[in-house]
Amino acid sequence: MPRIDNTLSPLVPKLEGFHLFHFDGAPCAQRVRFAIAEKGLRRGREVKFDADDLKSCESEEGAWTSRIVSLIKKDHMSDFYARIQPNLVVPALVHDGVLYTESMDIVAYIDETFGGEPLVPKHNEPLMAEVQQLTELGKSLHRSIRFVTFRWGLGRLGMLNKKEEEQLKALVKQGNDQEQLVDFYVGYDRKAISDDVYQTHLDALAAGFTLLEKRLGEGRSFVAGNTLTMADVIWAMKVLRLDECGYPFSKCYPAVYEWFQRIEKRPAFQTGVMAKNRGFNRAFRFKSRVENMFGIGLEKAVMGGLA
Ligand SMILES: N[C@@H](CCC(=O)N[C@@H](CS)C(=O)NCC(=O)O)C(=O)O
Repeated sequence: MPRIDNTLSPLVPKLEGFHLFHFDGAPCAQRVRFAIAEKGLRRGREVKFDADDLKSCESEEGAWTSRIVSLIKKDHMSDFYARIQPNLVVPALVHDGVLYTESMDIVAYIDETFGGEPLVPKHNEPLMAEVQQLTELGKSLHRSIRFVTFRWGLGRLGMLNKKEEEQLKALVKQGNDQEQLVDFYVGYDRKAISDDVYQTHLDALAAGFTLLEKRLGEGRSFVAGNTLTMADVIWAMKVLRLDECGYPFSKCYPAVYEWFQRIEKRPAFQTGVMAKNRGFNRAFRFKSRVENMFGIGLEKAVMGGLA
């Protein structure tokens, strides 16, 4: 379990109920929000991520408290947040004063805590083995999503200024840079992402989607079997992000596309993932549609190569 017992943050022990430190557009946080919504807990009050007054530390009945850590304003690289999540990433969950990190571990924790239809089907060993394998593959492609998103669309927006870069380096010295943020941002800030690196990540993702396409093409309703599992949770957020960037799913991976459309229709996806993500989603889609129309977008990179 992802339980962190030795948190440096004085805020964590004060929090009652569920408090999620997250960002609406971040796939790793979307995974957790999707799982929580599948379990029937709704999004409750929005409080500042560092609010520590008595009222902000409580949670409403049947709801989780939302603490947005803006990846745009670089809240995740603040001293305050570094004490909660030393890897400087979202999400982090606090449940009754106990801190949990790592999105997929949090999904498993939520599944265990709430019961109901299992996202982690421990009782079914063969299915569980498939779920684990697909989930691990999904995790291993996490950096590919970051590279492709940044190279595709964030341009200068994704860069850190000098002060932010120094702050990141200083914070990482205290932690372990498990997510390789320094490497990523320093490389990105200096020369963006080369064609070779971009192509390597596109190829890795294509191999993953080819596998998913085969599995779904064999008649499964979901990626592991015939029920929604945490493997669907992690893969759906990859498809959502890449779909926003204009990835040609309907042309290249029709079964994946059809599966994702079914996932998107789930009430928990709409409330948990999309409710406050629509502005961001529409802006990304608009940009990618125009680019694809002019043949300069991700569709061309995927289907026609980078040359
Ligand atoms: N292994 C972590 C990865 C978390 C992660 O990388 N989160 C991204 C958002 S999806 C983040 O906070 N990135 C910060 C950045 O790129 O500056 C998990 O699954 O929770």
